[in-house]
Amino acid sequence: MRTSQPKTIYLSEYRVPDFLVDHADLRFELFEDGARVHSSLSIRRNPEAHGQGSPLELNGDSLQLQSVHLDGRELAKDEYEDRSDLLVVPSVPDAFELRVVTWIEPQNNTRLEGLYKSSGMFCTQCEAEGFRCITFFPDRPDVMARFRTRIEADKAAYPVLLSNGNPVDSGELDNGRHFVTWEDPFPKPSYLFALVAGALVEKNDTFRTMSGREIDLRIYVEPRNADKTAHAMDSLKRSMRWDEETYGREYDLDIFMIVAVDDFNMGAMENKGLNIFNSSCVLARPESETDMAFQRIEAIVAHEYFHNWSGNRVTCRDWFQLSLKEGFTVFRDSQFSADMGSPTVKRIEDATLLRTAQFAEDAGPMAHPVRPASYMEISNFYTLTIYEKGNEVVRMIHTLLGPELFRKGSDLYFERHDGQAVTTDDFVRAMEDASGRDLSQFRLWYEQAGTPVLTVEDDYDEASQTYRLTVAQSIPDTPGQTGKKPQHIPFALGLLAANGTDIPLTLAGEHSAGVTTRVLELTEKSHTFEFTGIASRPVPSLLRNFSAPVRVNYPWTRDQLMFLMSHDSDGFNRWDAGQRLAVEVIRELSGHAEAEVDPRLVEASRTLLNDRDADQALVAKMLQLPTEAYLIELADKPDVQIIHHARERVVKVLATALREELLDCYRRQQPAEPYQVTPEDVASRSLRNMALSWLLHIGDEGALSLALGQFESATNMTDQAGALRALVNSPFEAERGRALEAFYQRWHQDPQVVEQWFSIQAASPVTGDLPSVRRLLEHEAFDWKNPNKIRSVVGAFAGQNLVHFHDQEGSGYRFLADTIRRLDDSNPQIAARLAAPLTRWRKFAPVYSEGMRKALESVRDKDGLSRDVYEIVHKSLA
Ligand code: 0A1
Ligand code: ZN
Repeated sequence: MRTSQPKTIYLSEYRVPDFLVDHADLRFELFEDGARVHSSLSIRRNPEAHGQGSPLELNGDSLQLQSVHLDGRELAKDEYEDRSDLLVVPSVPDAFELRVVTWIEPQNNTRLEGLYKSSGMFCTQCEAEGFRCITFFPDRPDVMARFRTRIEADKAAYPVLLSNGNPVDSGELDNGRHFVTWEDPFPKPSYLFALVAGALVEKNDTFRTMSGREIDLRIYVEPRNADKTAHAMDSLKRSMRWDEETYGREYDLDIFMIVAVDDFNMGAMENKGLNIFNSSCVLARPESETDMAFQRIEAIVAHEYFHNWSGNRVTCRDWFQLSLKEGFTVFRDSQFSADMGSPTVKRIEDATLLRTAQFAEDAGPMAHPVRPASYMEISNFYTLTIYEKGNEVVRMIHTLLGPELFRKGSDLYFERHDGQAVTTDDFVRAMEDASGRDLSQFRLWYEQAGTPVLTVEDDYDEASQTYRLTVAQSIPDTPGQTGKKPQHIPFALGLLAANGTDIPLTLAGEHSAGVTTRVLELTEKSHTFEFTGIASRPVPSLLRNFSAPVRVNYPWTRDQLMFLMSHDSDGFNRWDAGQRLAVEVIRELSGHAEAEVDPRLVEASRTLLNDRDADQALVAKMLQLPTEAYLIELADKPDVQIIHHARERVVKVLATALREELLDCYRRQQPAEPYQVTPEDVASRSLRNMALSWLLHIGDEGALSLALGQFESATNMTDQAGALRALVNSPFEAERGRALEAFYQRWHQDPQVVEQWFSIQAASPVTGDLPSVRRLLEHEAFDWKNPNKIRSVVGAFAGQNLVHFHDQEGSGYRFLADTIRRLDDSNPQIAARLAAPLTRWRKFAPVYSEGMRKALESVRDKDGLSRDVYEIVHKSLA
């Protein structure tokens, strides 16, 4: 906690470490009032370092130092310096053993970084800089050590003692205590260290690897969750097989463990051999978790597993390279999810997240490149830009190289850098070396922030049967970056003939190859492409399958959008055409109470609802209107209230006009038992619940009884929560209250379901007014120490309930600011993340931006602001 300005860390100041650690021998004595950590490190000077003779400096945070021994001799107090964040030993030999004993208090650790307690168990979170909260260490990813960890604890309270690698010893101790020793043969950075101690039950399975080794798979959970592990276990086995088949990557230890914990700042963590998960990202059964949770769990289990190679075997040299592991691993998990389900739907979901939230980040005060050049607090850089834009950057390399050369590149990368801590540049070089392609201009994607804008113009010449397409790119200024260079952009396109078929694409001077989707490579500020042999004016289908993370401007008419919606062979662009049409229709209503909803949107929706032959998963996506957040992102100085009401009107008009079709859709979409998470069944449930929610939105009495019936008799949470959400957002006050009460009574013992219950209410325009949200914070099930509860109420209110959060009196902003100030002392990571909605204040119309700015200033003026919140607030107000 501080009052002075935190230091900025620059990539340009990177230096190799002065000291390396070969072995870390740790012994943890765990007690109820604290833990004693004995650390014995084999350290030597780094032959590649410049500062020979420099003092030894080890990072620390909130540690009570008890003793320091160097090569067996206890150091006197004047032989070292215990600064609050650094242990300095000025005079050390070239190679030595350093023994340090520290005392820490996991039971009082509310920041959830380092070693802490969650529901009575001990667990750790060390990425990015949590290991220094456990013991003094060169806590940077380019220092890789072999770890041996002995854990000692009371046997009755903590029968299960886990760490990375393989168990090599165990036994009984005095006073009812016991110990287990773990050894990890793979050198790793400290951020991948993990320890767990608790009364957990173990769910087992095995996996036979491609070389025939049998891996012991274990999921550890609290006994009450023993029936929620099957889906994660299946997902894990599918991930292991997929990584062998798709990337040739085999698992390397004999055991792979997953532990579920309730209190966790993020989703999950890829610690070597011992992944730790937020309960909400691993535990599921159909009765209590939704389809969305099932899909999220499969993706996150895969993500953490894939890190074993992209992150652990090959890790990051420094935290500026974070996207090296995160962008690549998100790319791998999104390929996996596409293979397990519907590739088009997955692409739509990824693009929606990117275009709604990452584009907003990239246009705001925290905009940063995929490889940032500086930071104050690294926890603030686990962003959509690092993860999702980083994924898109890797995807573009895949598109440019094609699948075979990309695989050659990834093989080379893993082989060349196994056991090393490397940079994004090393990744790109491996791709270049394996493919023979020059990606030097492509590297700008890692260096320049901001979302490129493509402006497309065309003209058709009937006489010569040529179609000319001009594509200009520009990249907006972002904090600290102006006058950007053009980037290398793979731009996939197709042209549709009047009958709706794809036209073979031949560029002037080429022989026809009959290809109907081409990936054009944009490298200049502007390009003109001339297509020959085009018999009539085509309709362009641009950026097919979202081939690059860019905005595209082209003046499609509404009729052309309707045409693309029904004819484009590219599923993504069929969906995108529908989104563009809906955005235009909603925009047209904004602020014009008397304007009519364009009947073409109603007819397009009717066609979709009636189209039983179409891929229902795509239909379900196409029927979803753009969210308020996306509409706001697209707008200049948006007025949130106006956007909200315009969108609401469109929903009402659609629901009223399509009542019969919606009822029919509801009756028709009945997935068979047993519950399965196939794309077909997910689409079915999604269409059904959408129909229900639209009908309840207009207060349809017939739909009310359907909703009540579904709520009562649902055998899965997707349908039960779907009915509850529809009731909550309906005008039926008495039924809404009864359903909320009944739901809580049924599920109050399951924290994950209670979180859904909180967020349905906090995100609702009907039940999520500020006084009601404040009441949720007083509820017996709310807990300020649990990040999931905070996210489910405060996060849902500020992130999804835009009409109440952006109340024009500013009460929503003041509420969020007060919450951030309160959390800043106990959990700065969560406090900083909650601040995101306020940071975009400059974007909004003045009635909003003034209040948002004032709220940010009230956070800025708090005494002793954490480094996390300091960075976000100061950069946003700068
Ligand atoms: N590396 C993990 C996510 C993670 C990141 C940061 C954390 O603390 C600041 C914790 C977890 C992943 O990508 O899944
Ligand atoms: Zn990750």
